[in-house]
Amino acid sequence: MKKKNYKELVVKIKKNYPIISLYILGNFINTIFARLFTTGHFQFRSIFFDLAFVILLASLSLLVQKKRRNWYYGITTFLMVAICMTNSLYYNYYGSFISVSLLATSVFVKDVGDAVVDMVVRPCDLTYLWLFIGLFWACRKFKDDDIAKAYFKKGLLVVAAMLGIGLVLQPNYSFSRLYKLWNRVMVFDSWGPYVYQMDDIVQSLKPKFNSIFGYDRALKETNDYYAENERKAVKNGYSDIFEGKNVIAIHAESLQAFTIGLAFNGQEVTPNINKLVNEGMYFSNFYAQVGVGTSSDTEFTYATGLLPANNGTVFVNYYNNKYLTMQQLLKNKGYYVFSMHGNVGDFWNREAMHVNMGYDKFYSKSSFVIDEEFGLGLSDASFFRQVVPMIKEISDEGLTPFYGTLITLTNHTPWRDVAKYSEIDVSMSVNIDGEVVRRDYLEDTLMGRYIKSVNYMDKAIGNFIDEMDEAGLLDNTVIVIYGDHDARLGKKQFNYMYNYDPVIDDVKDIDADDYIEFNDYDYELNRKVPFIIWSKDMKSNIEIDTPMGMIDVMATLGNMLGVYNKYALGNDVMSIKKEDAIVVFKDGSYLTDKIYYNAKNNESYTIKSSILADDYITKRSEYADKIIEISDNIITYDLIGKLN
Ligand code: GP9
Ligand code: MN
Repeated sequence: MKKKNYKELVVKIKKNYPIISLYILGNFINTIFARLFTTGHFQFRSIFFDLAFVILLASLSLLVQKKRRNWYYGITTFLMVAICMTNSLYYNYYGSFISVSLLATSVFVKDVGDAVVDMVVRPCDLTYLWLFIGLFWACRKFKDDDIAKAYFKKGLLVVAAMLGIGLVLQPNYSFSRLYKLWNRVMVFDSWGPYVYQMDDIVQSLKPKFNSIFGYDRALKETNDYYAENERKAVKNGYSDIFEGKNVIAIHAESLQAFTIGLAFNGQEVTPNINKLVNEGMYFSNFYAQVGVGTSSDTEFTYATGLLPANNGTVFVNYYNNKYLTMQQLLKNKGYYVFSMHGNVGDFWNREAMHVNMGYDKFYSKSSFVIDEEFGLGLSDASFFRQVVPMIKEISDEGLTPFYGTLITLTNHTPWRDVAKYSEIDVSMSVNIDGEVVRRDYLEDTLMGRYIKSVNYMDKAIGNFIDEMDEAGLLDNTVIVIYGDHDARLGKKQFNYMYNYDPVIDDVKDIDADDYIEFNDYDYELNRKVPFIIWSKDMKSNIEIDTPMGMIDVMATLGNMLGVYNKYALGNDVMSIKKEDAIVVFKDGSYLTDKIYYNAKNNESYTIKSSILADDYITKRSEYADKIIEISDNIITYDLIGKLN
């Protein structure tokens, strides 16, 4: 188009169609903001999808009666702004994009109440709202000429052209990402916010129509997978060592591994857990593999050896399906299987799901005297104090051997009230010109509160173990402790902790000799949580640093207890070679003894420098995708019981 014609066209549009033009441009500009305020990635091809989406909606407006059109613009803009804004907010906190399937889960987020307060609304997250003001102003001041309905077809042609260009530019793998949608960030980057959200809606509704969409394909694929990758029960030096013993598994809320062995002013943060670490089996390279279902996802993965759901949460959206769990397997061996937790029973839908998992009984809030409350509810100290006589009763009634899951509560973010119950001093003293100056350091910071809270939980666990011993309940009992997921502390918090200089009372300069770099990958690797197996009468005193995920617990601990789950997708880390071990995360990222591979950025970070085979990454990426897919097939299509 010649420059003059182009100018004329712009003038004409401005004069005759100001509202629809602002609508198109404004909703398009917001997608650029959405990228800027989230990943910061900008993929040229994706803008064609944003444009196609907005122009499609604009074209559809021509089918609406003229006097109702402004309403149409208002409502659809509201939806598009909502997409951009909620995703910005969500990304800033969770590092991923929002899913409508969370709506079912969000009741629990509400209960986590206080934690949401820490979710910061940045001024930039409100930028999107400019468009309402703009459109409101335009609607009052201007009027669009009557655009002939014939433009509707022309509009569709433009949409088709945009889609055509966008699709041609899209690499092959983008299509499978769109279809699978577990790497949400990549879908958002490559397809733009609007297509991402439409895709999410379709994927979230899919399970509701699963007999129509892909059931047969999923069943075949899953059968084929198990046929080709038959998982046999393996025998090793640890098989059956705990067969017939009682087990108490402590689900330690937000307990991250960096606190193990950490000390401030000569005081250990976790003296009691450290003792168990030193005497028992300590899996020091262990990661949780949660999705949006956090605590409940860990419970699920631990019990089944499957990864959590891609859309929504197993405990909430798929709690009625069939699963093969550690609890059921032990029950078949004559165990009495129970769970205990100080929170209300319907939180994470545990009341229903725990029955399905095979627990004989779930002792929730109503089973306890609520005599001390802070954070999310009953304090850990009171919980553990009350739990001991309850276990004693179970034992006295002859309900043995027993397997009990004790879910802690106090160490849940934001660790506000708990801080005063810890004696750990997280301040620092420094000698400046012969004078001792006290610095607050971590005092009153999020990290400081977390550390105090962990110290509090450690004490409660320590007392619990002592009281169990006094009650004679430790003699034939194995104690398992696992951190259920990381604490979601920000990178900044770690940077401050590691690089604080008391002399200047601030973070050191990045160029300082002793500056400890803590980049995005260090952060990811640092999200590991402890996994400990300890028993009073079997001091094993070993550290296992094989990369391991929650998914491997079923196979590893299961083998020690003499149970075997043929659907579990993890490995027994006592059998697997370190170089073959892999921990797959929900977004397709993974970790081995050599690299951490980040699927969002398609980048790998070296953990141990070594020469990697050419197909090292592709092979493992395929493996990661496969086990995510098989897990999701089983969950979504309820395949256990239908497999060959
Ligand atoms: C509450 C607890 C917290 O019952 O399990 O769940 P989370 O927020 O960590 O998923
Ligand atoms: Mn949790």
